[in-house]
Amino acid sequence: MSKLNISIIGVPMDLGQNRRGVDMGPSAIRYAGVVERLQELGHSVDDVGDIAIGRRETSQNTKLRNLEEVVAANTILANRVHDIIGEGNFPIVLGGDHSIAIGTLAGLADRYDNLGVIWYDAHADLNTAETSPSGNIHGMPLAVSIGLGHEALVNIRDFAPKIKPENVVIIGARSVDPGERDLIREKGIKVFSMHEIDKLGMSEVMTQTIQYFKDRKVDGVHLSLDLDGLDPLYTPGVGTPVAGGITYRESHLAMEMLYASEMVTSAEFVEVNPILDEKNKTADVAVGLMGSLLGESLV
Ligand code: 6HN
Ligand code: MN
Ligand code: MN
Ligand code: MN
Repeated sequence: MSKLNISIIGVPMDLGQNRRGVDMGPSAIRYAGVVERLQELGHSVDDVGDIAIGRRETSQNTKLRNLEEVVAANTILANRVHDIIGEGNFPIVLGGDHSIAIGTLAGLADRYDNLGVIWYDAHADLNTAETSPSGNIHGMPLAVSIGLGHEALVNIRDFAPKIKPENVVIIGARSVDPGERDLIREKGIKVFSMHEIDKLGMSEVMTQTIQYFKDRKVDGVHLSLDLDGLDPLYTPGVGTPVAGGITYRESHLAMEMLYASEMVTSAEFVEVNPILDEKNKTADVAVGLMGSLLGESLV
């Protein structure tokens, strides 16, 4: 892959869930040396700074917490991401909770005819206000992006849906709610759960993922990587850890294979919460994975 012009954009969002501290994720990832790491790989890197996030709402809509502020921030993010692609740059979005994928995908989608998405996560993030057990919007961004959910979320940048369900591959799932399971079946969404990762191995899972996108003739692939996709042994600084996850080495292998595929056109790394972390371990892992995704080799 040729050298890239990378634009890093921070989204200090914590309104998509209940635990404070994930708004400090972009700072923690910068502190872990993201800019320097990507520059060492030969890329040109522009850190464009952070999106402004509003305050926690006092009127509690318990089915869609902080809806207005989540919509406002994601609208700004979507426009920024749209511009970054227009400039020919490779966007890397730093979260923040996973609700920010709504804005990232809203900004990306109309830059492609047939965008593919990898959802690397312990969760499916396919809830709606009706199926959500928590009312937390970070459990909803994939549903929103395929056109399901509150209209204010679904219609950011005034078009919907953003992506096709058959262009999504979920990797690492092990905590899926009943309504999400129904949706996966109904829409035929491709899922490599921990069961398939254990059974096939990560190498085969990634080979099949890459082939899946080739078969669908995608013209770009967005990687949405939730650090809770990894086992909490490696990434303890996340708000919703689930045991039995993807290992550190499996995750690096996945990133290395994506780099070799030359398919990935944008990425986001979300749910890093330094307050819950152990000495910035989770942010360090995030930066390491970005390195492997963008060309770092072991020898
Ligand atoms: N994440 N499925 C649960 C919910 O509340 O909807 C957990 C969601 C976690 C979301 O980690 O991005
Ligand atoms: Mn446009
Ligand atoms: Mn998750
Ligand atoms: Mn997630």
